[in-house]
Amino acid sequence: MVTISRGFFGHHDSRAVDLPPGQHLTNGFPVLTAGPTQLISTEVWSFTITPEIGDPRRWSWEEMMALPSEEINVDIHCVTRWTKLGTHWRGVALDTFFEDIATDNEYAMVHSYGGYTTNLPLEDLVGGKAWIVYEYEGEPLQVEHGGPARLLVPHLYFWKSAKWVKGITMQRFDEPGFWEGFGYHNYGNPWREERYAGD
Ligand SMILES: Nc1nc2c(c(=O)[nH]1)N[C@H]1C(S)=C(S)[C@@H](COP(=O)(O)O)O[C@H]1N2
Ligand SMILES: [Mo]
Repeated sequence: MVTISRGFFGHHDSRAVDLPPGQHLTNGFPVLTAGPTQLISTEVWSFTITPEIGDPRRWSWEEMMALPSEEINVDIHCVTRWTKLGTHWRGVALDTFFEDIATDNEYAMVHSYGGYTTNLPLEDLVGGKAWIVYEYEGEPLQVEHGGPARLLVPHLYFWKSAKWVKGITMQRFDEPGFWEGFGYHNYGNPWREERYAGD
């Protein structure tokens, strides 16, 4: 077990942990939800990408399961200052979904069952940086953590990883999502400590 950030050494130590500024390690997996947990069965669940112009494209659970999946091993960083290292997920890269979408909209709004939203640029969803995940540590994703499926965008603070993900609407112009509208940073890069608007 290693709990020393490389900041203490001032140089990279291979035994030290890559911890973004202002974060501490947790071994647990805290649950953070604004509002009630959403109970969505896989029969009901679907995922829709809606371009600003053109037809929406929808995937049922079975259709998503037929897509190529990947094992994802990443660190996750919550704006409330916990970081969890080496989490394992299985899911489908957003690149795979976006192969079917023709859009020149640069911004995305992610929508969840229950009404949660979060905004990010399209370029942060593609290029092997984001997934729709449905397994955590080899088990079906627990409902508290967004099961049956959530977005995983580990290079940004974890509030961008929408639980119970339902769809993405493409936009020509950026707009704040739920937490972004309450003063969280619009982008949320943990390495630059972009926690709140103005950071
Ligand atoms: N639908 C939905 N997704 C959400 C949230 C939420 O309240 N609703 N909270 C966000 C926040 S602030 C964090 S830190 C993570 C927490 O995920 P966890 O509960 O699996 O740790 O989910 C994010 N995704
Ligand atoms: Mo959070």
